[in-house]
Amino acid sequence: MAKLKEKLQKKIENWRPRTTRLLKDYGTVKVDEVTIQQVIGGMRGVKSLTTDISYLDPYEGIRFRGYTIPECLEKLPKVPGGEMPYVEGHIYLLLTGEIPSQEDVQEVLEEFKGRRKVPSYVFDVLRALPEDSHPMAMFSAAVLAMQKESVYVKKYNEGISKMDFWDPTYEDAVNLLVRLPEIAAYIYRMKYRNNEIIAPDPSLDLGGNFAHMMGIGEPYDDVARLYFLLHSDHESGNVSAHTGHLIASALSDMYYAISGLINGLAGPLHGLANQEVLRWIQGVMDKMGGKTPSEEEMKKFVWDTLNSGQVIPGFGHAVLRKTDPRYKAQRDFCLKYLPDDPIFQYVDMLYKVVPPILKEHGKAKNPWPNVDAQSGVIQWYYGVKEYDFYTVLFGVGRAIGVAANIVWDRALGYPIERPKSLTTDMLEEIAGIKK
Ligand code: AMX
Repeated sequence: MAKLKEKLQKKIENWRPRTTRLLKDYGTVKVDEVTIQQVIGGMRGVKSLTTDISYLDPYEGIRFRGYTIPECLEKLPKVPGGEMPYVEGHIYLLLTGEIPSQEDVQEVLEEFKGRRKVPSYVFDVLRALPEDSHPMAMFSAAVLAMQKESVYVKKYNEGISKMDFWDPTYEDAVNLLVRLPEIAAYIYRMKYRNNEIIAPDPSLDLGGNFAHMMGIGEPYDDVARLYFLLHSDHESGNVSAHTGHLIASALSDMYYAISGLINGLAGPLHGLANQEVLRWIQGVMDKMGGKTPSEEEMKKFVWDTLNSGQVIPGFGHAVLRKTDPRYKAQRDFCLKYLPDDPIFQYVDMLYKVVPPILKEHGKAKNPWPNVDAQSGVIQWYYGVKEYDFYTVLFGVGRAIGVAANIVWDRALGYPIERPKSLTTDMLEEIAGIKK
């Protein structure tokens, strides 16, 4: 058994009694109360999920397995010659809760490399789709096409014990995760680079290989590593993570679950916001004839967008109540590598201008920028200007966290999800409006 899987097995065996005890001895202890506002309002804030992969504090931001983003960037083993950690090391952290050593990461690299080959029929599927399909539809279809590869389904049909479900789920997780960067790069090159596909380089790590297949030189390899890490998880309740978890709760396999999460991520209020930010900025640039607007002019664009009933993409959040540390990490990268870039200048100005306007506007509970406000700028700078593609990058990252969650869902035997719904009549009765 590979060392990572062996470590995971031990962690799972030690963890199981905690979940069993909570359920058996404390199962009726109240965690939360639910208001009508929450029932109608998208279950906002209802404490009704559990995950140990990450936790989102409204003021501090995300912690992956207890580590903040700066801590992850500092502690995880780095790729020689680069500044960013191995994506493989981050996968190890999310799965096991431990920061791997350089040696651990080298073992994982070797294990993962043997699994990277994407079946050729996946490319046939991509080619069979209409040329103007959205890259997210392509990405989701490619993942779904691989469903027949599921080791879990095979083992399930052979009748393995529930206690062992996590094992083939882990196999599916790793097999799928290590193939996603090649699928993403293939979609990009096929759709936007004249079909000139670059073959993978088996000697490279996941991030380095992605940059290579995209045809973009250094430091884009570090950009890829940073992106995949930052977007990997944001606890369980957001649309993409929750969709993945929900699908898997029916014991659907990893391929169904990850394809589903991609579909949820493709909404403009969620992952697609990063493409919307660039689209919005381009609109401003076009109106300005390419020149950088003054602060007053920028304020007018922001108000015009709000007054026309649209949201300002890249700002606001359902949980966060301060600037997203994922935004901050990308901003730090921009300040170091592209401080004079005109689009960064726009984004920088928006950082100053938008929060006070959203406060004055009085609707958004969080006026501060989220991860998507900064993501597109870096991609644009390194030549990835086709912003329809940006959410695919988010998806490669998000799949890492969701896959880790699903492995643990199976390990801890989480059941099928089934919240209860009520009719409007019933809510009116509860409210005392109607007897
Ligand atoms: N611009 C304008 N209005 C905004 C706003 C923004 N950026 N953010 C929130 N609002 C509005 C909401 O539309 C809502 O208006 P309504 O009462 O007329 O329906 C009101 O403020 C209250 O919303 P909220 O409780 O603050 O936010 P939410 O939890 O309902 O939604 C989010 C959160 C992210 C969907 C929302 O802030 C938004 O639409 N932001 C812009 C899109 C975006 O950046 N999405 C990416 C989020 C990160 C991610 O998932 N990738």
